[in-house]
Amino acid sequence: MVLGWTHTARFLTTASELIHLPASELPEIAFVGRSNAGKSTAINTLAQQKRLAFASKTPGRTQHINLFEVGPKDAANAWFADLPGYGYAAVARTAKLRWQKVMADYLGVRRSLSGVVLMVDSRLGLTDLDKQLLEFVTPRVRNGEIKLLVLLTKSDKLNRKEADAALYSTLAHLNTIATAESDVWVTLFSALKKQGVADVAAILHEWVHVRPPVAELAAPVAPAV
Ligand SMILES: Nc1nc2c(ncn2[C@@H]2O[C@H](COP(=O)(O)OP(=O)(O)O)[C@@H](O)[C@H]2O)c(=O)[nH]1
Ligand SMILES: [Mg+2]
Repeated sequence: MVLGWTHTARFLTTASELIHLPASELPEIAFVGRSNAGKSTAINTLAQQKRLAFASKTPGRTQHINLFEVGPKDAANAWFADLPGYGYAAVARTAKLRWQKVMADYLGVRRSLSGVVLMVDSRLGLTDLDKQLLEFVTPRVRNGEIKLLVLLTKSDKLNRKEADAALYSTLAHLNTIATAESDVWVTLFSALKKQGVADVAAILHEWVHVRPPVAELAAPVAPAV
Protein backbone atom coordinates (compact mmCIF):
# COMPACT_ATOMS: atom_id res chain seq x y z
CA MET A 1 0.00 0.00 0.00
CA VAL A 2 1.74 3.16 -1.21
CA LEU A 3 0.26 5.49 1.41
CA GLY A 4 1.85 3.24 4.01
CA TRP A 5 5.18 4.02 2.37
CA THR A 6 4.88 7.82 2.71
CA HIS A 7 3.65 7.32 6.28
CA THR A 8 7.08 5.97 7.22
CA ALA A 9 8.73 9.39 6.70
CA ARG A 10 10.90 10.35 9.68
CA PHE A 11 13.19 13.28 10.38
CA LEU A 12 16.82 12.66 9.50
CA THR A 13 18.77 15.90 9.68
CA THR A 14 18.73 19.58 8.90
CA ALA A 15 21.33 21.75 7.14
CA SER A 16 21.62 25.46 6.53
CA GLU A 17 24.01 25.02 3.64
CA LEU A 18 24.28 22.63 0.78
CA ILE A 19 27.79 21.50 1.68
CA HIS A 20 26.50 20.33 5.05
CA LEU A 21 23.93 18.01 3.50
CA PRO A 22 24.96 14.38 3.80
CA ALA A 23 25.62 12.70 0.46
CA SER A 24 23.10 10.02 -0.37
CA GLU A 25 23.03 6.83 -2.35
CA LEU A 26 19.24 6.91 -2.13
CA PRO A 27 16.96 8.72 -4.56
CA GLU A 28 16.00 12.10 -3.14
CA ILE A 29 12.71 13.90 -3.73
CA ALA A 30 12.71 17.64 -3.08
CA PHE A 31 9.64 19.59 -1.96
CA VAL A 32 9.71 23.21 -3.06
CA GLY A 33 7.35 26.15 -3.28
CA ARG A 34 6.56 29.71 -2.28
CA SER A 35 6.05 30.47 1.37
CA ASN A 36 2.45 29.78 2.31
CA ALA A 37 1.88 27.52 -0.72
CA GLY A 38 1.01 24.68 1.65
CA LYS A 39 4.31 22.80 1.47
CA SER A 40 4.57 21.83 5.14
CA THR A 41 0.91 20.86 5.24
CA ALA A 42 1.33 18.70 2.13
CA ILE A 43 4.35 16.88 3.59
CA ASN A 44 2.55 16.31 6.89
CA THR A 45 -0.54 15.05 5.06
CA LEU A 46 1.47 12.61 2.94
CA ALA A 47 3.28 11.40 6.04
CA GLN A 48 0.07 11.42 8.10
CA GLN A 49 1.96 13.18 10.89
CA LYS A 50 0.89 16.45 12.42
CA ARG A 51 4.25 18.12 12.89
CA LEU A 52 6.83 16.34 10.77
CA ALA A 53 7.39 19.41 8.61
CA PHE A 54 6.86 22.51 10.69
CA ALA A 55 3.81 24.41 9.40
CA SER A 56 4.76 27.93 10.34
CA LYS A 57 2.45 30.76 11.25
CA THR A 58 5.30 33.10 10.32
CA PRO A 59 6.08 32.65 6.63
CA GLY A 60 9.66 32.98 5.46
CA ARG A 61 11.12 31.59 8.67
CA THR A 62 12.61 28.25 7.65
CA GLN A 63 15.76 28.79 5.64
CA HIS A 64 17.06 25.30 6.23
CA ILE A 65 16.98 22.14 4.17
CA ASN A 66 15.30 19.41 6.21
CA LEU A 67 15.85 15.79 5.26
CA PHE A 68 13.45 12.93 5.94
CA GLU A 69 14.03 9.25 5.47
CA VAL A 70 11.35 7.05 3.88
CA GLY A 71 10.92 3.27 3.72
CA PRO A 72 11.48 0.37 6.11
CA LYS A 73 13.22 1.42 9.33
CA ASP A 74 16.40 -0.55 8.77
CA ALA A 75 16.34 -0.18 4.98
CA ALA A 76 15.28 3.32 3.94
CA ASN A 77 14.80 3.56 0.18
CA ALA A 78 14.37 7.31 -0.37
CA TRP A 79 14.97 10.72 1.15
CA PHE A 80 12.53 13.62 1.11
CA ALA A 81 14.12 17.08 1.21
CA ASP A 82 12.03 20.02 2.43
CA LEU A 83 13.61 23.10 0.86
CA PRO A 84 13.23 26.70 2.04
CA GLY A 85 10.09 28.48 0.90
CA TYR A 86 10.54 31.57 -1.24
CA GLY A 87 8.75 34.72 -2.30
CA TYR A 88 8.02 36.09 1.14
CA ALA A 89 8.00 39.84 0.57
CA ALA A 90 9.43 40.84 3.97
CA VAL A 91 12.65 38.86 3.53
CA ALA A 92 15.73 41.07 3.06
CA ARG A 93 17.42 41.23 -0.32
CA THR A 94 20.55 39.47 0.93
CA ALA A 95 18.40 36.60 2.20
CA LYS A 96 16.69 36.38 -1.19
CA LEU A 97 20.02 36.23 -3.00
CA ARG A 98 21.21 33.58 -0.60
CA TRP A 99 18.06 31.57 -1.22
CA GLN A 100 18.54 31.79 -4.99
CA LYS A 101 22.06 30.47 -4.68
CA VAL A 102 21.09 27.58 -2.39
CA MET A 103 18.24 26.58 -4.69
CA ALA A 104 20.19 26.91 -7.92
CA ASP A 105 23.08 24.89 -6.45
CA TYR A 106 20.86 22.24 -4.94
CA LEU A 107 18.60 21.80 -7.96
CA GLY A 108 21.43 22.04 -10.44
CA VAL A 109 24.03 19.76 -8.93
CA ARG A 110 22.60 17.53 -6.18
CA ARG A 111 23.52 14.15 -7.64
CA SER A 112 20.97 12.02 -5.81
CA LEU A 113 18.09 14.36 -6.69
CA SER A 114 15.62 12.27 -8.67
CA GLY A 115 12.35 14.14 -8.25
CA VAL A 116 10.96 17.60 -7.54
CA VAL A 117 7.51 18.24 -6.09
CA LEU A 118 6.55 21.88 -6.66
CA MET A 119 3.70 23.17 -4.52
CA VAL A 120 1.72 26.01 -6.08
CA ASP A 121 -1.30 27.73 -4.54
CA SER A 122 -4.06 26.76 -6.97
CA ARG A 123 -5.58 30.25 -6.69
CA LEU A 124 -2.32 31.92 -7.79
CA GLY A 125 -1.02 29.42 -10.34
CA LEU A 126 2.64 29.43 -11.37
CA THR A 127 4.22 32.75 -10.39
CA ASP A 128 7.41 34.25 -11.84
CA LEU A 129 9.42 32.83 -8.94
CA ASP A 130 8.00 29.34 -9.55
CA LYS A 131 8.92 29.62 -13.22
CA GLN A 132 12.40 30.79 -12.28
CA LEU A 133 12.78 27.76 -10.03
CA LEU A 134 11.59 25.49 -12.83
CA GLU A 135 14.29 26.96 -15.03
CA PHE A 136 16.92 25.77 -12.55
CA VAL A 137 15.82 22.16 -13.10
CA THR A 138 14.59 22.28 -16.68
CA PRO A 139 17.75 20.80 -18.25
CA ARG A 140 17.65 17.80 -15.91
CA VAL A 141 13.86 17.45 -16.27
CA ARG A 142 14.14 17.49 -20.06
CA ASN A 143 16.57 14.58 -20.14
CA GLY A 144 14.55 12.59 -17.61
CA GLU A 145 17.21 12.74 -14.89
CA ILE A 146 14.78 14.57 -12.59
CA LYS A 147 11.05 13.88 -12.47
CA LEU A 148 8.62 16.71 -11.80
CA LEU A 149 5.25 16.84 -10.06
CA VAL A 150 3.32 20.10 -9.62
CA LEU A 151 0.69 20.15 -6.87
CA LEU A 152 -2.03 22.78 -7.20
CA THR A 153 -2.64 23.12 -3.47
CA LYS A 154 -5.68 24.23 -1.46
CA SER A 155 -7.89 23.01 -4.31
CA ASP A 156 -10.79 22.92 -1.83
CA LYS A 157 -10.93 26.71 -2.28
CA LEU A 158 -11.75 26.42 -6.00
CA ASN A 159 -14.98 25.53 -7.77
CA ARG A 160 -14.90 23.07 -10.65
CA LYS A 161 -14.45 25.74 -13.33
CA GLU A 162 -11.62 27.48 -11.48
CA ALA A 163 -9.91 24.13 -10.85
CA ASP A 164 -10.05 23.28 -14.56
CA ALA A 165 -8.61 26.70 -15.44
CA ALA A 166 -5.77 26.25 -12.91
CA LEU A 167 -4.94 22.82 -14.32
CA TYR A 168 -5.09 24.06 -17.90
CA SER A 169 -2.78 27.06 -17.47
CA THR A 170 -0.25 25.02 -15.46
CA LEU A 171 -0.28 22.32 -18.13
CA ALA A 172 0.30 24.96 -20.81
CA HIS A 173 3.52 26.03 -19.07
CA LEU A 174 4.68 22.47 -18.29
CA ASN A 175 4.21 21.56 -21.95
CA THR A 176 7.02 24.00 -22.75
CA ILE A 177 9.32 21.88 -20.53
CA ALA A 178 8.19 18.31 -21.19
CA THR A 179 9.94 16.11 -23.74
CA ALA A 180 9.63 12.47 -24.80
CA GLU A 181 12.18 11.56 -22.11
CA SER A 182 10.70 13.59 -19.28
CA ASP A 183 8.33 12.50 -16.50
CA VAL A 184 6.14 15.51 -15.67
CA TRP A 185 2.89 15.50 -13.69
CA VAL A 186 0.36 17.97 -12.37
CA THR A 187 -2.53 17.35 -9.98
CA LEU A 188 -5.00 19.22 -7.80
CA PHE A 189 -4.23 18.73 -4.12
CA SER A 190 -6.12 19.47 -0.94
CA ALA A 191 -4.81 18.53 2.48
CA LEU A 192 -8.16 19.62 3.90
CA LYS A 193 -10.33 17.43 1.64
CA LYS A 194 -7.59 14.82 1.05
CA GLN A 195 -7.86 15.37 -2.70
CA GLY A 196 -4.91 13.96 -4.66
CA VAL A 197 -3.12 12.52 -1.61
CA ALA A 198 -3.23 8.88 -2.72
CA ASP A 199 -2.29 9.84 -6.30
CA VAL A 200 0.73 11.79 -5.11
CA ALA A 201 1.86 8.93 -2.86
CA ALA A 202 1.54 6.54 -5.82
CA ILE A 203 3.57 8.78 -8.13
CA LEU A 204 6.38 9.27 -5.60
CA HIS A 205 6.43 5.56 -4.80
CA GLU A 206 6.75 4.74 -8.48
CA TRP A 207 9.58 7.27 -8.94
CA VAL A 208 11.55 5.49 -6.27
CA HIS A 209 10.64 1.88 -6.90
CA VAL A 210 10.45 1.48 -10.66
CA ARG A 211 13.56 -0.25 -11.90
CA PRO A 212 15.08 0.61 -15.26
CA PRO A 213 14.09 -1.79 -18.05
CA VAL A 214 16.23 -4.93 -18.36
CA ALA A 215 17.75 -3.70 -21.63
CA GLU A 216 19.07 -0.66 -19.77
CA LEU A 217 20.45 -2.75 -16.93
CA ALA A 218 22.27 -4.91 -19.45
CA ALA A 219 23.72 -1.98 -21.36
CA PRO A 220 27.50 -1.61 -21.18
CA VAL A 221 28.62 0.70 -18.40
CA ALA A 222 31.09 3.43 -19.29
CA PRO A 223 34.37 3.17 -17.40
CA ALA A 224 34.44 5.31 -14.26
CA VAL A 225 36.35 8.57 -14.66
N1 LIG B 1 -8.01 25.42 2.72
C1 LIG B 1 -6.80 24.86 2.77
N2 LIG B 1 -5.79 25.51 3.41
C2 LIG B 1 -4.56 24.94 3.41
C3 LIG B 1 -4.31 23.69 2.76
N3 LIG B 1 -2.99 23.40 2.92
C4 LIG B 1 -2.45 24.41 3.63
N4 LIG B 1 -3.38 25.34 3.94
C5 LIG B 1 -3.17 26.58 4.74
O1 LIG B 1 -2.25 27.42 4.09
C6 LIG B 1 -1.39 28.08 5.04
C7 LIG B 1 0.08 27.79 4.71
O2 LIG B 1 0.35 26.41 4.89
P1 LIG B 1 1.83 25.86 5.17
O3 LIG B 1 1.75 24.38 5.00
O4 LIG B 1 2.39 26.38 6.45
O5 LIG B 1 2.61 26.52 3.93
P2 LIG B 1 4.19 26.55 3.61
O6 LIG B 1 4.66 27.92 4.01
O7 LIG B 1 4.25 26.37 2.13
O8 LIG B 1 4.86 25.44 4.36
C8 LIG B 1 -1.80 27.56 6.41
O9 LIG B 1 -2.68 28.48 6.99
C9 LIG B 1 -2.53 26.26 6.08
O10 LIG B 1 -3.50 25.91 7.04
C10 LIG B 1 -5.42 23.03 2.10
O11 LIG B 1 -5.31 21.95 1.50
N5 LIG B 1 -6.62 23.67 2.14
MG1 LIG C 1 6.44 25.56 5.68
